[in-house]
Amino acid sequence: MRAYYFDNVPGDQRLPHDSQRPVSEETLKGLGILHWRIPIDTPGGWEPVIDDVARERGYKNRDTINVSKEGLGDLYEAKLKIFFEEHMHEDEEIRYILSGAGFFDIREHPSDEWIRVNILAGDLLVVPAGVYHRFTLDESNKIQALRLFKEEPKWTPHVRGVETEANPFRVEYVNSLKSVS
Ligand code: KMT
Ligand code: NI
Repeated sequence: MRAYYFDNVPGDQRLPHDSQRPVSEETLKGLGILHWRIPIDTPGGWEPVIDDVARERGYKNRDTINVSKEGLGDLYEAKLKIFFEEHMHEDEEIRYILSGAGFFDIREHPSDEWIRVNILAGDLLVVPAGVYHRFTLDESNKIQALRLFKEEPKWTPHVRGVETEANPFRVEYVNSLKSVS
């Protein structure tokens, strides 16, 4: 995982768009973004480690998503468009990358700058409820990820707008940032 400010230069979303301004794990943590590095080739396997994190954080269920032309078929273009539209969820978005790579863009609050998080196989990323974000594949055009969730997945994307500003999950997130600073 590597994080940096997005350069805001128009062009292909799958390119790195690296402004050369790095973002530390501390900064990400301050925004509530959690990250663990669990190499796929961990001795004993990655799965027991994921099981531990899942137990600790109450993630009871999981499935895998294959974001690629082969994996999504006719839905490929439409899904990619939805993933890249700035949105929030009313629950955490938890992804453990099994193969491939991609970018999660996280909206920093209150600067409103995009932080680009480059995730690779072995990265476990938790994006809290209420965080504005978007996702894109990189130029390799494929990523396979484990999606973890507590009960029923609440993956409905709420596209950023006047309504999301008043969404209780957004309000709670913004307040949580105020209380730590
Ligand atoms: C999402 O909800 O944005 C995704 O599942 C993206 C692909 S998983 C890295
Ligand atoms: Ni999302």
